[in-house]
Amino acid sequence: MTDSTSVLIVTDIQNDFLPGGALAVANGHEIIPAVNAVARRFKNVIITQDWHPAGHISFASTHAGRAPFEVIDLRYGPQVLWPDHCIQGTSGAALADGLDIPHAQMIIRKGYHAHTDSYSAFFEADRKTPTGLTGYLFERGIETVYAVGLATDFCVNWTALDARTHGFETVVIEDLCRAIDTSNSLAAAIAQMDAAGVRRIQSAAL
Ligand code: VGL
Ligand code: ZN
Repeated sequence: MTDSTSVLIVTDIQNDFLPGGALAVANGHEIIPAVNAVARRFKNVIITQDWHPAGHISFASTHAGRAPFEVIDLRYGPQVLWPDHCIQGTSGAALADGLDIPHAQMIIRKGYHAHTDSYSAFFEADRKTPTGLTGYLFERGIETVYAVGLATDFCVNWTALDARTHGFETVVIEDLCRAIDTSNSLAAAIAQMDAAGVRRIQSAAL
């Protein structure tokens, strides 16, 4: 953790994903103090920020007759439709006020292409368009990725799976995540992570 070959990825702890936000994750605020504390134990911390243009393809409002949490087929596969959230430059897209990680080294924004969603910090939802994070981590000599944040079953899950794909040892700190859990998505995410060799731990075990 404190070693230079590990990184903590703090995923999408933004106002819109907190209670009262546009796409609130139940109890999302609860993790913030413990995320701050754990982050202090890492030399290398990266923060991700969901960062959509207005009219983004993942918004239900972009598709006539569709409601949030419905699933549609897009050119790159199934897409859950969301309420409008994390629109670039809005207060909903801002990192949570309580997030206190001054030594974070990079903030990686994702989901900025109007026609492609991006849950993962590594690849957009087409699974082909890279964000650049892989190269950054390789050049920094990172071997182990720890992931925390929101939401367990979407952005944390996809980031963890892609980290495994790139050969990183990958650890999700479960009690420092909260889930959206729509249509059984949390159980599905846990099964995917287990199958991919993502380790799931509690912060007490760090
Ligand atoms: C997320 C849904 C839509 C996440 C982002 O951060 O998990 N979920 N956009
Ligand atoms: Zn989003």
